[in-house]
Amino acid sequence: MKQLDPHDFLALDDELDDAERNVRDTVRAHATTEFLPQVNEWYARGELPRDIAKELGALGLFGMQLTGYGCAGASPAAYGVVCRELEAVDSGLRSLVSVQGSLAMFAIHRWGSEEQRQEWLPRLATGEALGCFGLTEPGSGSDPASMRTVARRDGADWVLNGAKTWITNGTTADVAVIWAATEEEGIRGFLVPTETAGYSSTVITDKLSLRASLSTDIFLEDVRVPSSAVLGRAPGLGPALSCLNEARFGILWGVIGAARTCYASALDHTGRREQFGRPLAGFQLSQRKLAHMVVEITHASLTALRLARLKRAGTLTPEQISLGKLANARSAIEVARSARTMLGAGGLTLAHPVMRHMTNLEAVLTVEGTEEVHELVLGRAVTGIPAFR
Ligand code: TGC
Ligand code: FAD
Repeated sequence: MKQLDPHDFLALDDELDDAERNVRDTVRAHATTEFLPQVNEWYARGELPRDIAKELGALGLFGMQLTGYGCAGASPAAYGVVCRELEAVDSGLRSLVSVQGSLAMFAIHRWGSEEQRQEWLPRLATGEALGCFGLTEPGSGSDPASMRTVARRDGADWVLNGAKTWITNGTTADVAVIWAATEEEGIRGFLVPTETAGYSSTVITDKLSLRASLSTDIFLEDVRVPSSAVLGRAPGLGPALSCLNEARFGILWGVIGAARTCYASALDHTGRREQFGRPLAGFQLSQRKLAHMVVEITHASLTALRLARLKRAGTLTPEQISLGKLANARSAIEVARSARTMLGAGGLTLAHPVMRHMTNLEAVLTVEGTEEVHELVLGRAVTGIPAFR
């Protein structure tokens, strides 16, 4: 009988092309040998060392779907498998790549001037510089249109005032993409070098999820930037939301990696651990859980692959991305929760990766649009009736 791969039951990776498989193998090997041995330490300390960015940059993983300026011009599926293999180790690694590449770099590449691109993209691509993306505010999370951060013209300059919260890497970034409301032109993006007077940031230290990632508050007090700091093309919320599409696409791939690790851990443990005189994996109730995990991971992988091919064809819509982010993040956390039960008490510790992934996935459910936001996006798409407000 044909031997099926328990970690890729429908052999979906056979659908990848050679370049996509190569990057998968490179990143999987690097993440497993270099990052995995350290991840519990980072998680316990609540940090991700700054040098990791240079390693990821050297592998060409930042802004890898972008072209020019030192970016790899890779396919959507190549980016997807990178997110998957990094998040198989920890969501914090995938988050770094998402924020740097899909949010900060994409914003500059898609909406910036040639001068802005030349100034920032090559350094961001190598990881020499770090970027962050400031959209969320204390009073404005799911509803960014209600933001209170303002930018007002003062001669040839703009002056920004306000606060952002939950911003990944706000304390370590060299440049912050800050979204602010203007009187004349609605919401605009600004490139703010973090050394600018009036910019300050502090780490949110009591976070119980995604600990191998820095979440920060940013304060903007009379931050003065020249008019060349405006992300030039197209005002309004649309440009900010267009960046989220890119990051959501990475997440819907990434969570498959976290789910796969949880499932693999449960499969391995229940194959070895005996109770009532036989391996836990031999009980029907265990097998039902494992079968459910295989189904969820396979469905998530099919969704991700299809969305990657639509993206490559240039026809992928934000609503289709919402479906993927909603479905795959939800599947991944279900897998993680089920895997946790199969490990018994040990599953509550860092001896197994599962609880770490499970708590990470709580953040992943919330970031880049909560479950409810994506349900409302889908609801609007199928009914034609917006129900956000
Ligand atoms: P709405 O009226 O629907 O749209 C305003 C304008 O934006 C356009 N638009 C989009 N454009 C591109 N991509 C999308 N996904 C878009 N969605 C909408 C729209 O066409 C319109 O354009 P125009 O020209 O007509 O003005 O806006 P709304 O205010 O009703 O809000 C819709 C809603 C709720 C879906 C949106 O606000 C939303 O997505 N909210 C969730 C916020 C969010 O996801 N924040 C994420 C912050 S970044 C982050 O979490 C990083 S986590 C790091 C990590 O990955 O680990
Ligand atoms: P809220 O919007 O207050 O939502 C709370 C609850 O109410 C949710 O369940 C939500 O679904 C529900 N809800 C809201 N509106 C509705 C509605 N209309 N109908 C029904 N239910 C509703 N942001 C950035 O800008 N940059 C970053 O780099 C960044 N990184 C992050 C990293 C981490 C680890 C975390 C946790 C968050 C990060 N965020 C970042 C912020 C993130 O995008 C927001 O947390 C998210 O958009 C939700 O906003 P909120 O937390 O204010 O929740």
